[in-house]
Amino acid sequence: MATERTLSIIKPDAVAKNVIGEIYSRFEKAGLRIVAARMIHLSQEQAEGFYAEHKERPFFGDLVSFMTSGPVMIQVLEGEDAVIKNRDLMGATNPAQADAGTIRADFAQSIDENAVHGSDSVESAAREVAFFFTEDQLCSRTR
Ligand code: RTP
Ligand code: MG
Repeated sequence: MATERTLSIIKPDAVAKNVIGEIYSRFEKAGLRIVAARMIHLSQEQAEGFYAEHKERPFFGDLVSFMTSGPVMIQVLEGEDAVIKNRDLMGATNPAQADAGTIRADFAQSIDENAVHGSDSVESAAREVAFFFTEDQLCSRTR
């Protein structure tokens, strides 16, 4: 097992539902530490830049407009196998297919408004963490 960092975003739908604390509790109960956090209302440029890998996909416009529709809570999670652990907590992209007890099964309504984002690999995590945070803003607690 390796100590990793991953980027998590609580999307506008879940912020509007006032479930930030409930989602944070799931991270903490799974042994993930929140080592940086900020709430922001993404600009169009930020949302397009963050999701640039999807820019040719048919859902890109809807994704950007949803992600800019209200504030998001962005955090860096740290812990053993943090990337896959967070993806397991999140559940499938489409909440209709997400396992019971996952964040998306419990808080998401549709594939477009699916409550949370999580980095999908260690490499994506490094890029996504750096998109929102500088290294000195991460309060690592590995020691
Ligand atoms: P995320 O990046 O937000 O953590 O989600 P993910 O890895 O589970 O899914 P990804 O394939 O990276 O897609 C990013 C977001 O785009 C929306 N999406 N819509 N309508 C569609 O077919 C579709 N597919 C993806 C979702 O909101 C997804 O979270
Ligand atoms: Mg993704």
